[in-house]
Amino acid sequence: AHIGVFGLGYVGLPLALAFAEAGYPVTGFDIDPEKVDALNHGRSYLSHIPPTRVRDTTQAGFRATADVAEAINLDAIIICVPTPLSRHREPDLSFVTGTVQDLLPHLKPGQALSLESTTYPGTTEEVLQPLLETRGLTIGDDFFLLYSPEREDPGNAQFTTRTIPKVCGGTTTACLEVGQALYSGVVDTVVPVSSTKTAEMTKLLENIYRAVNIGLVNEMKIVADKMGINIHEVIDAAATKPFGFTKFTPGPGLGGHCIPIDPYYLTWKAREHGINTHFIELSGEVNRAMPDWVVQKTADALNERGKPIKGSKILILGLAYKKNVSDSRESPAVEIIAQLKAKGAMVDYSDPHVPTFPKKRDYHFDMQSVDITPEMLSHYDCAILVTDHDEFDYETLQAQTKLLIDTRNRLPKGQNVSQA
Ligand code: SAJ
Repeated sequence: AHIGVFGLGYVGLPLALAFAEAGYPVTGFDIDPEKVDALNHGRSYLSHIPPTRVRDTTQAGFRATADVAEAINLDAIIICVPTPLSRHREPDLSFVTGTVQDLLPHLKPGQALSLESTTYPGTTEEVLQPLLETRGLTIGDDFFLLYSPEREDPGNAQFTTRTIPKVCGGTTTACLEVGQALYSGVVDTVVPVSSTKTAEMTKLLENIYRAVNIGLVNEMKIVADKMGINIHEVIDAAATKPFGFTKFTPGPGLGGHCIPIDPYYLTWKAREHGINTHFIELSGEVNRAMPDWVVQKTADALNERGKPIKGSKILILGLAYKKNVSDSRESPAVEIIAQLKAKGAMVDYSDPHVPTFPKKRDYHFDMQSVDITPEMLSHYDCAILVTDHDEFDYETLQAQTKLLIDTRNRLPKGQNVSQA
């Protein structure tokens, strides 16, 4: 079967390569000509995918294209394009519907289409199916439509595309059977569920579970702080419970393009059904308020030293949304920088993975990452550890900086280190 993967990002590219490595003819589709060109020349643009892997699979028959007309040759179409939020924090399916619209003229009976992008329950049935039926295709008879959420964890050596169980829901039983046959070629375990809605909801539960539990430990951190209790010691002690406790760590807030976003896909759809998801929404409020907490704790620590935030030189350590990644989407560091600047602080940032401050929808500061040397550290009134990249030299930071605000429990203890 000739496989086509649409969207060659951190989800689509590993999936396309895995199919090619399993011996399938694979065509990768992306609207970004630079991605297409890089792949066809054996280069990788994802830090966790080595160029050798791209080169080997291109030699094995994988190729990339931007020409959607080539879809006519495909037996299976897998869509892995982004599902972000709109300005009004509502689902933005434009990449998904745009891809399907582009595909429509090139579809033919006998093909299967699988949506992998995270989305609200009902998308496959209510949005994709009607689009496909405009081409006179009869789903389950001469065309197969399924939903199978992605669970890629970039760089995770233990859980790869092949070893992560893959949930799959079909519009009809025949669609599900086609989906199982398709994915069993590239993953060890396919988990069939009774409908595409079930599969869509499964993914949302997985990620909302994380969001609300992170919100819980963030709120517990604030309570513990007021009580003079070290929340990290509490969590480590609670984690000794051998069953029924999953460890989450408090932090400066929720970043990334999944965990802060996915709850909105559910709550938006729930509201359409007249259901109020105040528990999930409250956890979002707690997580979104964490940057305020970090700024408040910074102000308190500077005040202790007779320094107002206004006019202070502050160094932000880490701009990416979590350690050892270069992605800064929804990163709490951005919100913290914006608040500190608004209060009159002079702010620099240092992040070995993020050389320049990314263009953002809401903010754009013309900042470059500064290199850390022991000498330069003494020029700052305070440094805030927002993202605990492994590259940072935590001993030097603690020894050379007047005041440190630690949001990740990663710095050595010291009189000059305050938790936030
Ligand atoms: N975070 C905390 N405390 C935690 C865990 C995370 O504050 O205990 C913060 C992180 O700093 C980050 C945000 O939450 O800002 C999200 O972190 P994440 O570890 O959930 O990482 P993501 O955003 O890369 O989530 C992805 C998800 N994968 C998919 O959607 C396929 C998620 O389902 C995975 O569980 C997660 O990776 C993972 O475990 O690496």
